[in-house]
Amino acid sequence: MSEQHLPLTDFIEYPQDEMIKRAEENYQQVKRRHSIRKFSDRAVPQEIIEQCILAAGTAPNGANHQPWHFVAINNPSVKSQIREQAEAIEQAFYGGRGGEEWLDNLKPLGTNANKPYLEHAPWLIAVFTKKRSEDNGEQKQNYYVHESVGIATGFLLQALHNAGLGTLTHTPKPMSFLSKVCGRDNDNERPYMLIVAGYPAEDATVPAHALEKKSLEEICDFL
Ligand code: IYR
Repeated sequence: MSEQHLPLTDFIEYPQDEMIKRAEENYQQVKRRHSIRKFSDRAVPQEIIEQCILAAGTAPNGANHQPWHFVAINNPSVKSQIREQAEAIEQAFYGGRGGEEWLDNLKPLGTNANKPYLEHAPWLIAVFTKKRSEDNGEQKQNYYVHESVGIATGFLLQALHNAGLGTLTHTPKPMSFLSKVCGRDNDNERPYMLIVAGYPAEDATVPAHALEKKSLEEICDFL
């Protein structure tokens, strides 16, 4: 496609005091997002998930090839297959496969191989990377695939949180079983992450350890 540019018409400029307020408010809003592991089975309309995936699809990415695919799962039998297979993998992981150091580092989170939320939560969103994209029947190479899909996944989590949903990132290792369950078992796509989304259960908790965030000085230098 040849180069064509359009005027930037949707940028909004705010007065600086409002910029500061917006930046602070955004921080207050995003710091209320916590990974939760107890979900209610309350239904969440598909339309909300659709809007969040559309938001994820606006993420910056290599050459705008959009190297991602999302599979949003609400079907109880697909969710129970995912739970069964994820728990089998997690049993091996917690049984020793993760290694002593990794398993030790997870202790403050109190996680284990049981993943009931994979059935309780109304939505599981499997995120896939794509090595190549199709364009009018032609295969084109994708670039910065992991960076791009990571940013899109961040956008997705932020959108789900902003919509009023609880979220969890889940990465059973290995995750290849997701390809089969989601019908995306091909040479081009790999499972990247599973996002759990829904209302938190009444008795949902947050591990105290997860609330300890590094200070600005620890995470940033200004030169
Ligand atoms: N996938 C496992 C283990 C796990 C790994 C990390 I790194 C975490 O931050 C949390 C859990 C599980 O989901 O239990």
